[in-house]
Parts: sequence; C-alpha cells; structure tokens
Amino acid sequence: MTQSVKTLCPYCGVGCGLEVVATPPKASSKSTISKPAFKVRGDRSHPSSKGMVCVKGATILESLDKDRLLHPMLRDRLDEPFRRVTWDEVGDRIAYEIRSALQTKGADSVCMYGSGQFQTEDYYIAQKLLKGCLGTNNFDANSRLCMSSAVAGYMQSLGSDGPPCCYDDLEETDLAFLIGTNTADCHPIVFNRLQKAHKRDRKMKLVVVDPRRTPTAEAADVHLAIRPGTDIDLMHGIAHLLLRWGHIDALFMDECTRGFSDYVSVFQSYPPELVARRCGIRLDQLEAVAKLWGKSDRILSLWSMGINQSSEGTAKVRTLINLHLMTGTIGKPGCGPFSLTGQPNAMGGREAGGLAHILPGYRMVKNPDHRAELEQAWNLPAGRISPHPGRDAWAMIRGLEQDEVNVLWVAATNPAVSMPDLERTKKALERSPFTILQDAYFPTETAHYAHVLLPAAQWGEKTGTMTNSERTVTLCPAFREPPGEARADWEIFADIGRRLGFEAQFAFASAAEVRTEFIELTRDRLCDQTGITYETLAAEGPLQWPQPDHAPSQTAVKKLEMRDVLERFLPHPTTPVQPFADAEKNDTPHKRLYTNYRFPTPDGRARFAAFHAQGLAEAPDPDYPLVLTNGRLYGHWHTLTRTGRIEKTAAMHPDPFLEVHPRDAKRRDIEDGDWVEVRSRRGKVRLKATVTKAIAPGTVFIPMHWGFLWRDDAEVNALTHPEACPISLEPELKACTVQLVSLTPHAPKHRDQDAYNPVSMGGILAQTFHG
Ligand SMILES: Nc1nc2c(c(=O)[nH]1)N[C@H]1C(S)=C(S)[C@@H](COP(=O)(O)OP(=O)(O)OC[C@H]3O[C@@H](n4cnc5c(=O)[nH]c(N)nc54)[C@H](O)[C@@H]3O)O[C@H]1N2
Ligand SMILES: Nc1nc2c(c(=O)[nH]1)N[C@H]1C(S)=C(S)[C@@H](COP(=O)(O)OP(=O)(O)OC[C@H]3O[C@@H](n4cnc5c(=O)[nH]c(N)nc54)[C@H](O)[C@@H]3O)O[C@H]1N2
Ligand code: SF4
Ligand SMILES: [Mo]
Repeated sequence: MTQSVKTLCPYCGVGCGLEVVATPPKASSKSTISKPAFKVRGDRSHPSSKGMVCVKGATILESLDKDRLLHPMLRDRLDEPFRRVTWDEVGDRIAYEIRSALQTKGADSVCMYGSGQFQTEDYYIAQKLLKGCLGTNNFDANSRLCMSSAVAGYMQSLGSDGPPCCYDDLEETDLAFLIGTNTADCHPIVFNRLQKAHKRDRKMKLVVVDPRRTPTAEAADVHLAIRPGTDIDLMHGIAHLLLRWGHIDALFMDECTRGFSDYVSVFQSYPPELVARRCGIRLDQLEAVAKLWGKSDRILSLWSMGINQSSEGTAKVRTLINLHLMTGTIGKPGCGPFSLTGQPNAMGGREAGGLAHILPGYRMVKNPDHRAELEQAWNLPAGRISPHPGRDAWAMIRGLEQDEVNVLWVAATNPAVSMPDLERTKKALERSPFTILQDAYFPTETAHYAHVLLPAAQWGEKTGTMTNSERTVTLCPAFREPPGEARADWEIFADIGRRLGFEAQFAFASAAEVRTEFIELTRDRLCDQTGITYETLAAEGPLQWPQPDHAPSQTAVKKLEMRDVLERFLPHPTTPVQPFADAEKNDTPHKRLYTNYRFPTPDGRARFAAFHAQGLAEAPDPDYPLVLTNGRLYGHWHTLTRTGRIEKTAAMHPDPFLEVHPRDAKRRDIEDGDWVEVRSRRGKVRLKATVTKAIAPGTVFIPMHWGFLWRDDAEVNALTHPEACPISLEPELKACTVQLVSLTPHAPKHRDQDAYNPVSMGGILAQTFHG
C-alpha cells in the first residue's frame, strides 16, 4: 500500500475519518506476526470528526488478525463438525439449495438477514440478487432492531427518510435535547463536539432524558430520569405547556405543516401534573425543560435506541418531530430532529434499499413506479419485483418456526446474541433446513446454528463506501489482503447470482463499477449522490449528499449561498420549489435538508402525528415488578466479535453486571457485588449486582454485549421479548419486566420488613426463595 490511506472507522454511525499508516516491518522482531504492520490515527481532514477518535477507532487494527474465518466450511447437519470446502463447491451447493427452494416453496422461502456493517456496495448487490433477480423482498437487516422506527418516523412526518441535520448543528444550537441516547458512550465524537460547544457557550443548554444516569446524563444541565416507556407522556406534557404559554411558531405551522388540531386534541389530555407523575419526575423539572423549548431559538434533538427500540417507536419519533414542527425548529442551523445512526453504514443501507419494505434510491416496495424503474434498470422482466414487503427480521424467525423458510442467509450480524427472546430465536435457528453464515470471525454464537460458513473480507480488506449519520459518504479503500480465502460480501453475492444464471446482472469487475450502477439509481431522488463517485471521493475527500453530478462540488458549495444551491439540489418531486422563507445563510460545507421549509410530501407540508402514549408492551406486575433496560458500554461493540478480542477494550469492561437502585436492592436483600438471578417470563441470567443510584428505582440495567461464547448465563436477550412497533416492526428491545433473586445469602439483619408494595413483590418472592 501507499504510505497512508484515508478511510472511515468501521464501528459507530458517527463515522470518524481514520488514517491508516504503514509502519516499516521490524526485520529483527520475532513478534511481527501478531503486531499490526499498520498504525491508525484520526484523519484531521475528515469533515465529520476533524481528527478525533474514541478508543474503539484507535484500537481497531488489533482485531484484524484475531480468530478470523479463513475458508468456506460446510456441514449437512448441525450436530456434525464442519469440513473445509472450496468456494466452487460451496457456491454450487448454495445455488442448488436456492434453486430447490424456488422450485418447492417459491422465492419467498429464501431469506437474507444482513447488516448496517455492510458497505453500500454489499447492500446494493444483495438487493439486486434477492429483490430483483430472485423476486423476493425477504431482505432485512439488523437495522430493523435499530433504525427502522427513525426511518418510519421521518417518512411519515416529513415525507422521506433522511436526517435533515448535520454535525455543525451541534455547535450552533441553543438547546440540545438528548432523548433515549447515551451519546457519550455510543457516539463519543458527536458527544465531544457537543460537550465542547456546551462548555464554551454558557447560554447553550443540554437536556438528557434517560432512566439511567449515564455519562451523557452526568454532563447535562437537566437530567430527566423518566420511567422507561413514558417518553410520549413527557413530550405531550412539553407540548401542552408550550401551547399554554404561547411558545409556538404559528406562521411556520400554518404555511408548512398539516394536522396540528388533531395533535392538540391528543396532548390536551396530558396536563403537566399528570405527566410528571407518570414519568416519575418533578413538576418543576418538566416546566424547566418546557421553558427551554419555549425560549430557545435553535433546538436540536438527538435520539437513538431509547426511542427507536419500542413498541411505540414510530409514535415516539413522530411525537419528537411534532415538537420541532410546533416550534419551527427544522431546516435551520442548530435545529432539527437528528436521529443518530447506530452502525457505520446503516445510512448507506437505507439508501441502497436494505430493509424488507424499501428499494434502492429511497424507493418503496409498494410503489409500482418504483418497482418498474428498478426492473428496467436491472434488465429484468416487468413484474419481477414482488409488490409485497418481505419478511422483517422477526418474521424470518416466525417463518422458520412455521417451516416456511428453506434458506436463511445471515451476513455481518450475530442474531444468536442480538435478537430478542433468544430461546425462541435459537429454537427457530435449529429448525432451519439450510443456514448460511457469512462472517469475518470464527467462532461466533450464530456459527453454532449454521450449515455453511463463508469467510468475509472485512474493513480494510475490501474497497467500498459508507454513509454516516450526517449523510457524509466516505471511501474506504482496501489496504491489506483478506486473510485466507476471505472475499468481499458483494463479491460473494455476485458469485451466487452468476451461478443462478444472472451473469449479465452481476458482471462487475470492481466495487467502483458497483457504485457507478448504484448511484445512477439515486438520480433525482432525495438521496441523490450521482456526484459522489470513487473519483470525486478520492479527489475531494468525503462528500455529503444530496450531491447530484451536475451540482457544484462541496468545495464550490462553500463559496455559494445555500439558497441558490439548494434550489438546484432539491427540485421537489411533486410540488414546485417555493421561494425561501427566511432560510439562513450557511457558509460551511455542510448541507441541511428542508432549508426552504418544503417537505417531500404530496403537498410539500410536514405532518403532525397524533398518538396517545401506550406505555410498555410488557408492564410490571406483582410477579415481574421491575423494568429491565439494557444498552452499551463505551469500549465494547455489540457481540464482542472485535472488542472482546482486543486487550485494551476487553480490560475496560471485563464482566457483565446488573445495575440496581439501592431501594430495590435492599428490599431483595441484595448487596453490592452479590450474585443475582434475573428472571423474565422467557429466560434468566446470573450476574453480579452493582447497587447504584445511577439507575431509577423500579428499573434495572444490564449491558447487551455478552453472548454464550463469552459468558455463561449473561445474555440479556434471554430475557427480552419480540413485541414490536406495529408501524416500524422494531422490537421493544429496551424494556421487559423481570424479578430478581439474590443468590448470595446474608444474615437476617439485612431482611427488609417493608409492608407489601407491588413494586417490591419480586423482593418478597426472593425472600421466600431463600427460606
Ligand atoms: N437487548 C438488546 N438487543 C439488541 C440491541 C439492544 O440495544 N438491546 N441493539 C440492537 C441493535 S441496535 C443492533 S445494531 C444489533 C447489533 O447486533 P449484531 O449485528 O448481531 O452485532 P455485531 O456484533 O455487530 O455483529 C456483526 C457481525 O458481523 C461481523 N462482521 C464485521 N464486519 C464484517 C464484514 O465486513 N462482513 C461480514 N460478512 N461480517 C462482518 C462481525 O464479526 C460480527 O459477527 O443488536 C440489536 N440487539
Ligand atoms: N460503545 C458502543 N457504541 C456504539 C455501539 C456499541 O455497541 N458500543 N453500537 C452502535 C449502535 S448499532 C447503536 S444502535 C447505537 C445505540 O446508541 P444508544 O441508543 O445511545 O445506546 P443504548 O445504550 O442502547 O441505549 C441508549 C439509552 O436508552 C436508555 N433508555 C432505555 N429505555 C428508555 C426509555 O424508555 N426512554 C428513554 N428516553 N431512554 C431509554 C438507556 O438507559 C440507554 O442509556 O450505538 C452505536 N455505538
Ligand atoms: S466515535 Fe464511533 S466512528 Fe468515531 S472512532 Fe469512536 S467508534 Fe469510531
Ligand atoms: Mo444499532
């Protein structure tokens, strides 16, 4: 490789630029095999991160040579050992299994479950194979467990997916409203930028809404530790006060929105006293936050899984967008509803159509024109793309249970850890007639359930593009050879496509050719990136969409006034572009969406939503009195395939744990450090307790990272349930109910003799259990 390569961090959706530098091999050293021959540092020229990185980006190289899957492996039954096979053998076998599935049960018996850790090229080729060539929309990604509520909320409220904000807004806002996001641990460089601005500018306020006192909450001016699942109550309470105090932007609502009166009739029944009680916060706290919403000119809200992973996830997202529509805080610097993307390329996945109900270029499966456009582009017969949305992730599990799935192809995700209700998930996986797992590492928990293992080249070993949370696309070039026989995901999909007879559709010689075909499908769409080719990326560095090929490049944009540029950038598909209202000047290279206050809905207006709060799908009761929530730790990434194998990150968080409030702990005779069994209606785990006021009473917390390969009995998803948002189909991974049973006996003096209280019933059970 050349001396240094600029690329993107392959972990979180912040999308920090990295620079990988070749280090001269030390001829004398015997340890060169295990030491990376590269060094990594932050790329100062990357517009999103400006040289900053967190511990995960800084240590990524150390994971590249640990426990890699090197060769294709095959077995006929799950109780047999794997045997090494050639790519040719395994390719023929996969093509055979897919063909038989098509003949016996039809295309919808084939499913692929992919990941926001694909590059856009991988995503795109998978869509072409499944949705185009095979004619089934059964492609879904782990984004279903992650971003799908944000996607549905943006689509329904604003007319299209696509976060309207950019990272410069972090520095330009007066009020940052962080709800259901532990940004400090999960989007550290976004948080760095925000925190620096907060420290610099005394007027800027930071509000965090989270049942847990996370490192994010500790930095806040106001932390609302609401009860899990009461976000809609809280937001309706804020809306109620804003209207009462007259802090609304009537002109904006009048000209640019629809549906306010229905919304008012909903939030009128959420008076602040009631809301404070339901949320478990003080009235004055609610009023203080509503005042901040009322008096701030520039309001930026950030959210992630505390909002999305909910049985009312779409309603939560839309209710948050309501507050922005009501206050006219969208389409302006420092303003807007900004969904933080979880994975490095979940955004690219959405652009490439990587969920069961969407198609490349922000198109919809249900739209006949969209299907026809793709059939033409892909040179396939009219009607090949199914008009029905395919199976979402959990529907694939149900399909296995009902013997409706013959081939399950899993790539770049580890469902045997990350899916809800693991006992059910694992039983379904055991029934699968033929499971292909395409991963970079071995072993993983899901490999336990696979018939075929395909070795994937990962970050640094394949060239592709990824889009971060602020719509910035970065080229990620290969800088090392893939180990063993590993291949890029898109090459594996294309190979199978050719074996199935689609030679013309998969005649790509390089990833650049794949991108060229893909970006043509974004032409004149909101996510137009026809101007973002490998050449422009290599010449100019990362570029943010929309970026049509006839538009000036970002460097040129810098010199122009945004209003001129955006008129050309965003010709509205259904309504003529309206004259700009008071859209502000913008002299940064970053672009925002909707700066003309016209939205891609049929009439150009955004939509208010009118949802009542439903609460949690599984409410606490005397048997299961506590709400379990769960989430991430700073140094670990998901199912530990990388960070569990890196010394530094593994040492940061050596063990899983249970956080429990002192009040709840005392009632159950639990002391700090005790072993505790946590039981839900579906399963149980055993963990050491951390007794802490950082978690709200009535709620407990477990980190999500430890699957069965890493620890016995610590899988949080043994406890969770699959009840999902009816609109986005995103499961409520963030909440289920549990009881705690202490496994460490104490002398009787610790017994708590509280009178019966439904919240402490689990404690009473625990005491009975210990006799
Ligand atoms: N209880 C609970 N459950 C959750 C969540 C939660 O908050 N709570 N969060 C959910 C969310 S938001 C997410 S995103 C999921 C994440 O859950 P998963 O997607 O299951 O987690 P990862 O460990 O990231 O799995 C990615 C896999 O891809 C492999 N890999 C890495 N790079 C490549 C590549 O280039 N190609 C291929 N083929 N493989 C590669 C890695 O080795 C790893 O095995 O978990 C979900 N589950
Ligand atoms: N270190 C690290 N960073 C990551 C990842 C990782 O694995 N490790 N994964 C990436 C991915 S794919 C994702 S999706 C993001 C996730 O990023 P985040 O969403 O920030 O992460 P989580 O820890 O899953 O959950 C966020 C918070 O939601 C809170 N919460 C739970 N229930 C509720 C509720 O009812 N209401 C509200 N308001 N809050 C609630 C939890 O207490 C938790 O602090 O992180 C990304 N970044
Ligand atoms: S903040 Fe996210 S993208 Fe940036 S270095 Fe850390 S993990 Fe990587
Ligand atoms: Mo995620």
